[in-house]
Amino acid sequence: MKFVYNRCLRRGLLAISFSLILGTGMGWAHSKQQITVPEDKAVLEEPPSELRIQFTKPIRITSVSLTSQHGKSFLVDYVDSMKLAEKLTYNLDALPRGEYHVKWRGLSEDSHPVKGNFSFTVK
Ligand SMILES: [Cu+2]
Repeated sequence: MKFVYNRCLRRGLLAISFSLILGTGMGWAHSKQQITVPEDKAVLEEPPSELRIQFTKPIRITSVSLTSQHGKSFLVDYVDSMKLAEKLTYNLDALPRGEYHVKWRGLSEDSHPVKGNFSFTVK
């Protein structure tokens, strides 16, 4: 009885460690933001002329938003999520002074949801 119990326990532990390994491995396969323009936490003397996000791997972007600290939206874009893209670029009209937050969502190539954000300040 004790033997059977131990074997089950061991099998359970094996299953858990396997799923941990798989889980970590899949995490690595997901795309992340690699380069952003402006850089995260940048403090700019002048408003940026464009917004750029470059990803570590191709991604299907589903939405991108740019909002001020007061919650005002400057850009909310729902992109063609069927297309795989490695970067996104938007031209911006001059933004007033303030703090801005960019949020994006998308699907990795394996169709798992991914998201990211960054912020910057216009002095
Ligand atoms: Cu995944």
